[in-house]
Amino acid sequence: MARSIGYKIVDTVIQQRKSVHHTYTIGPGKLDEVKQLVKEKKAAALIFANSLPGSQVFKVQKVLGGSDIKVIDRNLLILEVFDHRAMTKEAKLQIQLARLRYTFSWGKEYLRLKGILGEQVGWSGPGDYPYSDYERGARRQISRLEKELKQVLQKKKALRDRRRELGFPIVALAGYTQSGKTTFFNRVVSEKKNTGLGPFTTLTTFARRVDVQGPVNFSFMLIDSIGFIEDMHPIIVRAFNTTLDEIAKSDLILLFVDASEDPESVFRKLTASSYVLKRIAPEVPLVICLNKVDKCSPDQVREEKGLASRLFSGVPQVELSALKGAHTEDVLTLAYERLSSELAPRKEKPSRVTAPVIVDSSKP
Ligand SMILES: Nc1nc2c(ncn2[C@@H]2O[C@H](COP(=O)(O)OP(=O)(O)OP(=O)(O)O)[C@@H](O)[C@H]2O)c(=O)[nH]1
Ligand SMILES: [Mg+2]
Repeated sequence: MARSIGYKIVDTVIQQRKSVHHTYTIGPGKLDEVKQLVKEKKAAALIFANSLPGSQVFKVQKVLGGSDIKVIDRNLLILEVFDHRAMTKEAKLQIQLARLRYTFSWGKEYLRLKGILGEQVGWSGPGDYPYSDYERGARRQISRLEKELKQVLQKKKALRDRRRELGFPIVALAGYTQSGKTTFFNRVVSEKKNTGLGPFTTLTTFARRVDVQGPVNFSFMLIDSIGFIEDMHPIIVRAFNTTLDEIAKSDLILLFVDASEDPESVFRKLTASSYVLKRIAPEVPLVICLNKVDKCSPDQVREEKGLASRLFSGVPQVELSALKGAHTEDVLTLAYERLSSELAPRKEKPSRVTAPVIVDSSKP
């Protein structure tokens, strides 16, 4: 993730501990080792792969030499990645808000530790403000951003309501980041949205109408959205709640997974997806889309299908290559079948589709 936004990784250190060290997360001996490495490699930043409370970040920083080195944790790295990717006002506001909320408690810690540890606590946080000023300022900024974001989201909600009024079923693309959702979206709706820039290439939802013509014609709204990752901090998730809500309110979810990865990664990423979906959209029917099969052997596909069945028992699966365009019609056929059976009580169930062909797509 760090590499995808321009960091050059000079070394990686792993420590296995029974529990997190209360002061530094890693043990003091390990931290000494890290300190040596930082010196040797002239590292400018230390990134923790896990989440750290602000107090630990400051203490680690002090051991490493104060403000000369940047110490960040997993969540601040994710927010940095988001910053790089944010193209829309909505995403920019969501990120600013998440960062402020996340570092709010850090500011408090910073001021407390500055008293205890002295000036060497290096974080360009609340500066010299006394705590009450810092708190007031941060709260004011948070509420200003919340207001601005609310206005942006209201416009988006109006669009969403209009889509609902038009009566098209809504199909959402979901899944781990970089599984190929946008590649599929672009192919199906003839768009040119960014793909493959690295984790979180897509941050904002986009919706387009898809018209499928085959033995039976049907149309639906296809929504591309933010990808999932494990252990996302609740504050960051909260900032993207409205985005995730679009997935939650859909009629069908196409759950993408990169089947070309090793089974362990596939399992881990499907588990992360399952965790998010159970929380945000437990009732929405699913189709599992095993993507990137152009890079897989038949045995690999079989194995990944088995893994997916273990985690999502009874959920229909389809294999495809969004990049090469192989089996994308199968995805649409299955989507149609799932929608027909799900929407059957509300609408008359149309006859089975065999091979739909995309003929047109247009903006709603
Ligand atoms: N070989 C192969 N590569 C694919 C396929 N589908 C997508 N990719 C590549 O996978 C990378 C990620 O694709 P995206 O479409 O950006 O993935 P995404 O799920 O939208 O990612 P986020 O927006 O980060 O959540 C890109 O480099 C794509 O070219 C596929 O079927 N086969
Ligand atoms: Mg995307």
